[in-house]
Amino acid sequence: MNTFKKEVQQGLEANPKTLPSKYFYDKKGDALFVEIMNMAEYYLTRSELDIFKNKTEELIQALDLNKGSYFELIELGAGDGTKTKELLKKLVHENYNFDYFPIDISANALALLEQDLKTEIADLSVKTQQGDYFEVLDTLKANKNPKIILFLGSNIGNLTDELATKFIYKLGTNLNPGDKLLLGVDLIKAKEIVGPAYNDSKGITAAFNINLLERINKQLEANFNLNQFEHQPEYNEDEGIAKSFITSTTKQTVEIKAIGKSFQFKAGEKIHTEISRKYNDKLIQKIIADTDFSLARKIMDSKAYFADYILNRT
Ligand code: AVI
Repeated sequence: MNTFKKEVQQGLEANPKTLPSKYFYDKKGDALFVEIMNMAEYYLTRSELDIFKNKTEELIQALDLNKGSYFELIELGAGDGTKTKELLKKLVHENYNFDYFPIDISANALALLEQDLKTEIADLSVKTQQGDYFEVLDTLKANKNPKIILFLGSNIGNLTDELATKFIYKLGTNLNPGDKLLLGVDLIKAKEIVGPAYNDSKGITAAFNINLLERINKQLEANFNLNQFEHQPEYNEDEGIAKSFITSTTKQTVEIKAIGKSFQFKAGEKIHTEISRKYNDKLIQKIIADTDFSLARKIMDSKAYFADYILNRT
């Protein structure tokens, strides 16, 4: 059975029901996420761009980069590279000696990024790496060149704290002492700011969440009636986790042919689809406590909404 089918079945048979957020990102989901990043309410992307634009020198210092010695700058899930370009431009213009390795699962995203970088930063050496992060890192670890890993956008926040620790620990096994991880995370803040980022006025986030059911309809021959499910986000500042749910607005039965089963929904029953963890120093310290990283620096945007933490591989 393919993994998608297996995970959908497991999630819908669980109580309470869940579906993994990693399945948001099909072609339509990717396009909706680009729209999300451009929304007025979604402050995360703008805040991290503010750091990369206006605190570039601080980033370079905190990463302990110097012009005389070669390093590899490796980005996990590079996307369109908007934020990273700010750093790359400065490094190239100031003659730092490095190669840029963007890693992405999507060959198409990498091809577009490479083309764009060729025109925008002609002198940059780009070595695109298509594939799973850890498979690529495993091949890169064969050389002992100093490495800087970029993991931006609060992508770590879509993992539970326990899985975040495992992820960072595993990154460490692919690095050497002295290598660095630049971890971009959203910070815990008031619900008036976080809430709208996950419940925008145009309904883009709602479409992004509900698209998961549309994907199941298409790929697993299901009959979710998309008008009978609603996007329902939740956030409370004490916990610091934005959660997305899909709520069934009525009592209904959904058939998923590829699984060969039907699933019952009560009126008001929720499917938990995503967590977006927000952080503070204490949480970051706790998450890295059982990894081979120590906290070196924290660089924030002008509103202190977002932080890029620099972690040293010990
Ligand atoms: C990709 N990830 C960091 C986004 C987030 O903020 O958790 C995904 C997202 N979900 C709803 N809006 C954006």
